[in-house]
Amino acid sequence: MERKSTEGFGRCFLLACMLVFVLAASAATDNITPGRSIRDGEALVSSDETFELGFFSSPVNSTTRYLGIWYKVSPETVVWIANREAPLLDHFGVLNVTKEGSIILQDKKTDIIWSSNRTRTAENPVLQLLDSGNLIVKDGNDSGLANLLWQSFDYPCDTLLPGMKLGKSFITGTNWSLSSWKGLNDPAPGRFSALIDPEGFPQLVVRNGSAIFYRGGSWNGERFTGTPDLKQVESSNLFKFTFELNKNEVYYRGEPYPSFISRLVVNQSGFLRRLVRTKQSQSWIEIYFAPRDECDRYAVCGPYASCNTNNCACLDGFEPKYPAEWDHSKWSGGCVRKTELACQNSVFTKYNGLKLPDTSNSSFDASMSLKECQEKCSKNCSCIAYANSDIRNGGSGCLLWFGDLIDMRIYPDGGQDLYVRMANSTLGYLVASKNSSKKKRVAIIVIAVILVGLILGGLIVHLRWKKLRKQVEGGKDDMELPVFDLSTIVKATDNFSDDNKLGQGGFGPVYKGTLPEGQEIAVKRLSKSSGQGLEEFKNEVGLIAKLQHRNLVRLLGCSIPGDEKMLIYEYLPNKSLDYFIFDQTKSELLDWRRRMHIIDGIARGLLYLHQDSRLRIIHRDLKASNVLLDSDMCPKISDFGMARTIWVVICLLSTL
Ligand SMILES: *[C@@H]1O[C@H](CO)[C@@H](O)[C@H](O)[C@H]1NC(C)=O
Ligand SMILES: *[C@@H]1O[C@H](CO)[C@@H](O)[C@H](O)[C@H]1NC(C)=O
Ligand SMILES: *[C@@H]1O[C@H](CO)[C@@H](O)[C@H](O)[C@H]1NC(C)=O
Ligand SMILES: *[C@@H]1O[C@H](CO)[C@@H](O)[C@H](O)[C@H]1NC(C)=O
Ligand SMILES: *[C@@H]1O[C@H](CO)[C@@H](O)[C@H](O)[C@H]1NC(C)=O
Ligand SMILES: *[C@@H]1O[C@H](CO)[C@@H](O)[C@H](O)[C@H]1NC(C)=O
Ligand SMILES: *[C@@H]1O[C@H](CO)[C@@H](O)[C@H](O)[C@H]1NC(C)=O
Ligand SMILES: *[C@@H]1O[C@H](CO)[C@@H](O)[C@H](O)[C@H]1NC(C)=O
Ligand SMILES: *[C@@H]1O[C@H](CO)[C@@H](O)[C@H](O)[C@H]1NC(C)=O
Ligand SMILES: CC(=O)N[C@H]1CO[C@H](CO)[C@@H](O)[C@@H]1O
Repeated sequence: MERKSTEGFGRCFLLACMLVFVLAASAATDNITPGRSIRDGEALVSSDETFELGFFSSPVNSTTRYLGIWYKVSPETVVWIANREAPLLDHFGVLNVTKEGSIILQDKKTDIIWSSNRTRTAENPVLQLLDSGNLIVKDGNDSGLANLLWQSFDYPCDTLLPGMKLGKSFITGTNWSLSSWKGLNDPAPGRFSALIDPEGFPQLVVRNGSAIFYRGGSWNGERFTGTPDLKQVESSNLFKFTFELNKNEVYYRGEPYPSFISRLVVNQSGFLRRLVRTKQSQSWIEIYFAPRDECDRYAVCGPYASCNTNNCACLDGFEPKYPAEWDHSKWSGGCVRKTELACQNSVFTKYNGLKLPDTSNSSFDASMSLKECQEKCSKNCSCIAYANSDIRNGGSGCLLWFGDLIDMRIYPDGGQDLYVRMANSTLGYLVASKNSSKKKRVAIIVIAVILVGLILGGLIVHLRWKKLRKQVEGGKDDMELPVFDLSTIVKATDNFSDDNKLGQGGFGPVYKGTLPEGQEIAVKRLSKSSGQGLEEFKNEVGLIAKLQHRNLVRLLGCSIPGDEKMLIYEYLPNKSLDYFIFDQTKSELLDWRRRMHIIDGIARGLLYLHQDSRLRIIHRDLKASNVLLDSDMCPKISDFGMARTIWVVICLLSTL
């Protein structure tokens, strides 16, 4: 009897608690005015329920309390903290907004633990948590930010949210920079900070204390020069970001995108990480981080050298300053000129595919052309190099380097051109070699042969380009990829005859075909159930077509008749790897030398997809049947980029 009544009481108590909880939850508000306060245990919730402001402890030390903002769907992801350096040591913290418009955080003894500054006194202050995650104090009850007195976006912690600026105001001197947590439990500012350094030509850097740890580099109109894989994918206008440089301020800012939540964080090891998720998904996906590799370590190769796949090499015309050290992979001494510069007798040599060097001692002029830039640089003897400051529309603007060229690396795809001042002695060498030994004559012949080869090569490339252009213009869209007529495909595959069927892939049947010009093709007919929209398909195809590597199957074009979708690939005569290795007699055709060659090729292809390509694609379905063999038994990976999740990641890559 007694027991039952306690149980009943317990149940009632529980119900009452739940009711209180529900009431409290439904009463959640996004703002308070003077006289009302937020106590430990209470919260402000932004109107669309994306963000929440309240008190929290680090998971391992419940004695310290902080006032912070986190995602409602991911409470462990704190994006902003008021009292980073001054934790409350009890659970009696109170947040008020004063009549004058300051925010104050008090502990049990009503000592002020933290407060916000304001520029002027408010008449009718309101503290509000916006849907962007910005905590603001505004004056009056009108909407808009016209009466903004204070905003948390001006005091970033370790997280940059869309809409927040990373940079500097030249008027107020405010630095909008990120600083890492000191430790897993300690949100106080740590060693690492991420900022836009406005010295010279502004650039993105991560500092370790006062030293540069990683340099994302200068903005080239599309992206930071050291982040080519974040090149905004032209065909997707999903993500937008801004870089603004004017006399009042310089900043980088990501714009919000409705379907995703996205954040840029600098973590305790100094890594910049871009993470995204949807409100429904269970976890965050890391779509980008930097520094990526040894070559991203600031100035790893010293001056006048560039880093490529964890190795340093002097620029042409330069040699190691300390050859003995250099041979032992001690690169920090860098390189020096083989021939000293004589200012009056110098030329500019073009280097391409580079991450542009440190611009902290650079000057720039956005209105100049490359030619004017060269003229300006050649007139000033301390000018060492020049480049376009903006690569859009074929390049514009002028960037000049005064001082050593430091922290370059080579990008196989997406690097930039740099013109370096060199002694004018190459011509002299050729002239001098005229009347010398046979050896040098041989050298000249070799050079001549190479030149002829280059010219011929250039001609061939030019012709192929023209042909491709023609095909593109034949297509009805502004896609870069040729769109084939259905009639062409039907003719080529003999109306998809069974005789021409090569196999059944994961995404539909594959047919062999021959174009009127004699080129052999493989046509993949995507099953209708793939459920992808037309725009998505076109975007995806456009992207995949940009991936070109000798160990990847080339996509030649596509065809979109009615609601069907087809992909046209180059045809590879030797079928796929499984055809050989799983057949006793055929497997004997593959000796170990060939097998090594194939393994090597697959690894190269994968490395390109994973690391060196502009898009960074994870294959997720690599198997022998997806490795095709060309007439020389050279392996080519197929079916990459077809998983639909990949497309999302590709789009997201363009957010930083
Ligand atoms: C928790 O934080 C308090 C205050 O900073 C500190 O004195 C205490 O040692 C910490 N406890 C642990 C387990 O880290
Ligand atoms: C903050 O709010 C609490 C509760 O509303 C109140 O007791 C306290 O006096 C306020 N403090 C200030 C400085 O306004
Ligand atoms: C603003 O607030 C004042 C009093 O606090 C009120 O009299 C006025 O009507 C409000 N204005 C609007 C547009 O709500
Ligand atoms: C901004 O940063 C620069 C250099 O990092 C520093 O000298 C300056 O004092 C900072 N300004 C403010 C207002 O914090
Ligand atoms: C950061 O700087 C400190 C002190 O200069 C150094 O000990 C530490 O190794 C540096 N960290 C990294 C990741 O470079
Ligand atoms: C920081 O981020 C990098 C890249 O994601 C990761 O490898 C590293 O473990 C992270 N460091 C910490 C302390 O979480
Ligand atoms: C380079 O040197 C050659 C011969 O010494 C001279 O004819 C030429 O004008 C020089 N070029 C420049 C740009 O100084
Ligand atoms: C820029 O110039 C300063 C002063 O001459 C020098 O200390 C610094 O190393 C230079 N930075 C670069 C990247 O060349
Ligand atoms: C060359 O450029 C430097 C740096 O901008 C400048 O200080 C110097 O006055 C210039 N020299 C000449 C001759 O224009
Ligand atoms: C610019 C300014 O007024 N800074 C003040 C902001 O508030 C802190 C205390 O919370 C002061 O120490 C700063 O001087």
